[in-house]
Amino acid sequence: METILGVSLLSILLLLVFLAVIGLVLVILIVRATTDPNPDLHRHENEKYFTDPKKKDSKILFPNISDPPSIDLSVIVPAYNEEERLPPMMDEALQYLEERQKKNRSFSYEIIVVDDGSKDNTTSTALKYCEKYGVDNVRVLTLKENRGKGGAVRLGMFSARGRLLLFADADGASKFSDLDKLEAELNKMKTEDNLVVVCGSRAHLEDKAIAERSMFRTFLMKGFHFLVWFLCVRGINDTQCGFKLLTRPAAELLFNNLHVNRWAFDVDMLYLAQSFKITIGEVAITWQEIEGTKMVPVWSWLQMGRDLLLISIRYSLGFWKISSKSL
Ligand SMILES: Nc1nc2c(ncn2[C@@H]2O[C@H](COP(=O)(O)OP(=O)(O)O)[C@@H](O)[C@H]2O)c(=O)[nH]1
Ligand SMILES: *[C@@H]1O[C@H](CO)[C@@H](O)[C@H](O)[C@H]1NC(C)=O
Ligand SMILES: *[C@@H]1O[C@H](CO)[C@@H](O)[C@H](O)[C@H]1NC(C)=O
Ligand SMILES: *[C@@H]1O[C@H](CO)[C@@H](O)[C@H](O)[C@H]1NC(C)=O
Ligand SMILES: *[C@@H]1O[C@H](CO)[C@@H](O)[C@H](O)[C@H]1NC(C)=O
Ligand SMILES: [Mg+2]
Repeated sequence: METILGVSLLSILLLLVFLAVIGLVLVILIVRATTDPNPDLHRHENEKYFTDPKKKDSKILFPNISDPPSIDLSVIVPAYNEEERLPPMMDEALQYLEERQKKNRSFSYEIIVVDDGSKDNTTSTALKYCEKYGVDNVRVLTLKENRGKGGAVRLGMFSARGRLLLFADADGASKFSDLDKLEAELNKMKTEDNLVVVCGSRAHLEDKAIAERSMFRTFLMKGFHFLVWFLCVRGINDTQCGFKLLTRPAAELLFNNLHVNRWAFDVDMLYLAQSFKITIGEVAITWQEIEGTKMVPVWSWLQMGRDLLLISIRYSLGFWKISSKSL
């Protein structure tokens, strides 16, 4: 028998297998111990209400996603320290929405700005729009503590009245009128159960992005795409675009089950959508990178990589349950 330093190859092999098994068990135990079955579903008392800036000390209860829809469209805008970038985005969105309403009197909409525990004046910036356009059209949900983009979008969704629900980044990177494209796709894909998600996509801009960005960022981007494909979601070119349109039943089902509060929540959402066999569309949209990103280089990427790994492990081992009942 072959030997290395007097030890047989077989015993080295056995030792390696043994170590691998121990390692795997350890990882599973750690993941299990750190799994919160229902992270942060709880709302602080103040997070259940919005105010009408025209009325002094008003406190109005948000509706919730299990109620039937009472308007056509809800736009959810997660905003963390966005007092600078929010106004141009709101101006563009409101111009589109008001225009549309002028053309069609029966079209009704709302924008819900979710201030995710900002340290700046995001809430008061947003409340100015609320004052100008009225609480039927603009509402502000102020979270007590920072939850992350996923957590903010989720609470916004839970507080919305729309038949259709869109979430859009506060920096106005997407052209708001591209909503028409998403809506057209959604109507085209409409199913009997009315469970549809349509994602905006920047995949057609990838070559341009590669040309403009550093090699390192391109490498990270490719690595991220590979991890998403390998671990979680296949068949969607751009999972991360901050411009997605959902039907109300799809939003209720997906956000009731969502677990990830940070950047990787899109992947969690699409993973769930695929496991529910929800119809998913993808439409190319206009996108302009806006300065002042909240992504922390490298750190946010590491967080996302870890979250992708956890999504895949936790769902496949059943630490996170997927339930078709609403909570
Ligand atoms: N709720 C919440 N939103 C965030 C947080 N960080 C960023 N955002 C929002 O996520 C959206 C996209 O952020 P941005 O920094 O432009 O990311 P990028 O476009 O991927 O570079 C914006 O609406 C931000 O306000 C956060 O910690 N919490
Ligand atoms: C939803 O709203 C109704 C009343 O509007 C309330 O009774 C119910 O408790 C709310 N559910 C959740 C999950 O907030
Ligand atoms: C006007 O808006 C309503 C509600 O969104 C919609 O059902 C209707 O088809 C619209 N009409 C036209 C002419 O676009
Ligand atoms: C927020 O705005 C108020 C006035 O509207 C100002 O006094 C305060 O310094 C601002 N806070 C921050 C953090 O910018
Ligand atoms: C996604 O990528 C595939 C293959 O590159 C391409 O055929 C398809 O048109 C893309 N879809 C979108 C919406 O960009
Ligand atoms: Mg951005």
